[in-house]
Amino acid sequence: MSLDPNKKLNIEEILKNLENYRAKKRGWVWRKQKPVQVLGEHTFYDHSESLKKSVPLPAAKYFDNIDPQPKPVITTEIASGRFEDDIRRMRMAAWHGADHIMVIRTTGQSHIDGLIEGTPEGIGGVPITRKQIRATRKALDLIEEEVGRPINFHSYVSGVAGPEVAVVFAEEGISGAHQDPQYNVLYRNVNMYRSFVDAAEAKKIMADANIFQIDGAHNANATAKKAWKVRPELLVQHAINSLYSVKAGMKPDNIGLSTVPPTAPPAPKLWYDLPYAVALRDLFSDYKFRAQQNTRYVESDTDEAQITHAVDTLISALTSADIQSTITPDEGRNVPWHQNNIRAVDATKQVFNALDGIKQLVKLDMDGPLGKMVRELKERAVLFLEEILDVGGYFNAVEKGYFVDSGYYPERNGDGIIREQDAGVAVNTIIERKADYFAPVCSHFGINHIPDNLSKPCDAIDGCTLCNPMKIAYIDELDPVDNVNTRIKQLVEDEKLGIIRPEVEWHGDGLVTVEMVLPVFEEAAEIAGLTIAKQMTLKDPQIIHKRVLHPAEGTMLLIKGKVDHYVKLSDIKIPEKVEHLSDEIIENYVKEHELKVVGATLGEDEHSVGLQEILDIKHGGIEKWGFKCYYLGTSVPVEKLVDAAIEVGAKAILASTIITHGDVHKLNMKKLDQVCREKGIRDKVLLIAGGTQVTNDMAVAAGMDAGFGRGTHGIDVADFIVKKLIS
Ligand code: Z97
Repeated sequence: MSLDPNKKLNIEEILKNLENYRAKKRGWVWRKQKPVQVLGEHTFYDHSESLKKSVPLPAAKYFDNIDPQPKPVITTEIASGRFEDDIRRMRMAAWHGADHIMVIRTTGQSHIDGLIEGTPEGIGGVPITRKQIRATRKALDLIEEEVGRPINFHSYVSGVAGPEVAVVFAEEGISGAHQDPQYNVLYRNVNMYRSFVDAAEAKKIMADANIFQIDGAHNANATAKKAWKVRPELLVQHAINSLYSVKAGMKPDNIGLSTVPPTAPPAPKLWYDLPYAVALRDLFSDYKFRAQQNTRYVESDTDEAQITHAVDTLISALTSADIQSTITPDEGRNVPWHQNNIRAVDATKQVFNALDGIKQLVKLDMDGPLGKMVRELKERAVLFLEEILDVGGYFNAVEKGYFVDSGYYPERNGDGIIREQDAGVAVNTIIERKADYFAPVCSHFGINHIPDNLSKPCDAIDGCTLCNPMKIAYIDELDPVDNVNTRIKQLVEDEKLGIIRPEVEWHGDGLVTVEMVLPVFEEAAEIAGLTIAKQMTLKDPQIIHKRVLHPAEGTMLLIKGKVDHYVKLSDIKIPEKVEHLSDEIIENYVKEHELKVVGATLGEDEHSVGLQEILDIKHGGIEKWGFKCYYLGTSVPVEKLVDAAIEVGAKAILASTIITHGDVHKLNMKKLDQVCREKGIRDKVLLIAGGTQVTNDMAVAAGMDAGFGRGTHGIDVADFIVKKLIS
């Protein structure tokens, strides 16, 4: 099975024979780097191999349609709550340049104490299940073939079921996972001893499966009262998890430090975020860096978020992040729009393209304030670590509330998260291994007494699931109602009937947004906006973003709602697409034949803007391709226009007719045709009419060669003239 770029993913095909599908054995894969690469006319230095199939940035059409792929891996987070929809969005993201796809579940998966197999999706969130992972990996295996680049699939190894989840991930070919025992302790109140014991086991399994790890330090950033205050602590958290991971068997190359620029404008971001990033890279140079964009200060304004994220990406480029996580710019609204994943991936690619080679052009000045701030941050972190040792170690420090305190260390405000050593989820569940402990599994942390007659532990049971994938038991979803087969019924039906509905997160979910400016103060605008949205037949309208333009003059609203409207593909008439000649072909032809045109607004008509836009180089008029244009002005008699064309030897007459009373526009067109015939030049000159009410059919019926209406640009006219003259 392979994907056809012109066809949608067939979910039914993905689900077929899923119980027997085995992921291509894989762990983490980096992009293939290309240190110097010429694409089109441009040289790139910090880039990687291009994709086989992709959607380039909008401006690519001016640059030979190149789609440079930056050096860092680019992440997108996708969890619509339905894996059958997630995989469609993953395909979109892969085409725009994402190769690290994180499924973050909408439930706190780490609150779940056991491995989830066969669980229904949907209620109270979406936990990880084998089926959902396998279907996703299967789809990604196809998508990566389509785009020609490996795609890393990522999720979380956390909570009391962490080690079991790690096994499933190893079995199903997951490439990356968040794993950090401190996360469980601080944010999930898992007993601290249990969390660290589980982490050792989980990390060993991840290490054996070559699964890339991301730590959880960024959560302090996201939960701190003032994120810039916890910077010394973040360095400490990174240190604890990194070294613990190495001790559990992970190679530093597979250990990713999760770093987030802590602030956002209007704060003077660089003064906080740059020294933090530099200190981190200095201290942890053996490890990899997963730079996430700021979420702490993202609100519902997507413009503001994108700009913060662009500056975050600048910091990543300056400090060589290995992975750039992209956050959807509408994180603050908590609405997982398909198109916002793509917006975020594109924005990041755009910034990296723009900043290519920045370190050859710009150097960080470590002799100035930056150097001082970096040193100070490191000192604060080292002092923090020393204090942890002084009080008897990490567990005591957590009990004293040292972490996520809002003081800038060594200052302490006494408001940190406190967890007790003899409390928390799964307290007192650690069982010491017996002196002759033996477990018949190969990927296992710590002492394992393998009997002498066995070469590897799982020989005792005729192979474990990691050595013999045929042993993996597959359990389908158990809920008779909320399962993929029932959920996709509407989708399959719609596809069969060719029904097209708008969508946001799920296939054809009917959701749309409407942007509205209301000329009143905020409170009135909200009520008025929702009322008007209902009048527009939007169901359950909600305001998802607003911006005060002025306290009295106006408020902008973005309203989300649902519509029942749809169209059928069979009812749609798709007009034939006019493929324009290239700029080069038009330019060469015009130059070679010294093409001239005359233009005027005909009869008694004073409108001049439309035609001038078509002629004038400033707005993309035909002068741009070298046409010599003679503009005669407004209210020009037909005869005068024709005489001018004869005099200059014009190949085309552009006649603008805006006024239509008594069909005067059609009469003028007919007259133009007639006068040209009388003067014997009709076969030597193209007659082109333009105007807001003009259509091509109408103009041709009135004797013109073509008619151009609303929305016409210079290129449409230039292309038409040259094509006509060539043929
Ligand atoms: C990110 N944007 O990219 P739950 N373990 C760790 C985590 O950080 C998380 C979980 C587990 C963010 C995504 C934040 N991280 C969300 C170290 C979550 C999973 O407890 O199952 O809800 O979370 O990191």
